[in-house]
Amino acid sequence: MGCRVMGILNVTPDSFSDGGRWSDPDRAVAHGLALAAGGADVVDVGGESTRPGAEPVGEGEERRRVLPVVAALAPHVRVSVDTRKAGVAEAAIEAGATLVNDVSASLWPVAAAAGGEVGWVAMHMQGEPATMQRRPRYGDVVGEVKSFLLERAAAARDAGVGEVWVDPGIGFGKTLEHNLALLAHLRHLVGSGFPVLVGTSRKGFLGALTGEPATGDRLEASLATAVWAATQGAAMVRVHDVAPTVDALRLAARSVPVPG
Ligand code: PMM
Repeated sequence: MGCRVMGILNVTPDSFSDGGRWSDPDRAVAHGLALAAGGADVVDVGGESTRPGAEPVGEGEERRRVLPVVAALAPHVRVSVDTRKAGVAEAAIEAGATLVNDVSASLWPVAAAAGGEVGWVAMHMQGEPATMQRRPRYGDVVGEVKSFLLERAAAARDAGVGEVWVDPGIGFGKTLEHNLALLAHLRHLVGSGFPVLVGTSRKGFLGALTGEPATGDRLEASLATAVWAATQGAAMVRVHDVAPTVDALRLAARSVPVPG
């Protein structure tokens, strides 16, 4: 199986690259269907921005943003819910989501309670979105991220979650050097046995490397890092630009032996 593609659907007014574009539910659903048509294996619906410095949203508002979109998309494509709140995850599962994408790496009991059908993604974050980029610090970023993720993933597996993913959380409490070290040593995480999800799409560190302005779509750098992650054995990449990523991954799979 080649590297899968998770398409990003932020139903928020303030996400860093697409905030506000899909906050109307009908437009959000249409965009989700377009992501599926473009080749997304999963559409990841999120109602709370976790960009650096973002303000938290209340549970009622997050449900109001996410649930109609999940319900409308779920008959057509696999839907994951990007949330840190147990109540939102539970309601999204009721509405048809079958994967909980959890940047807090704490919601595995929700996936476990839903039975074998629902998977869970554990993502690593140092600190909280509001302050995480102030002074990220690690002794050994690759080792620390890996041991954190493996501990959470093992807890989820022991609790009965049948499908457990791990994600190094690029940009979540990490400097440019931390992000690059995690990508360079992705194989350490791939070797852990849990499928690895990687999200680099349009992130700030790409702009810092290429000199792209903050508002640019950073497409080339996003594609390059998605292909890199796939060649290192990532089982899924989380991206905004689904169709170009699917093309790039296909091309790479034919020219480079992509593991998995
Ligand atoms: N990045 C963002 C949000 N959710 N979830 C996972 N599993 N991995 C990520 O890297 C990740 C995520 C922030 O990006 P966005 O604001 O464009 O959604």
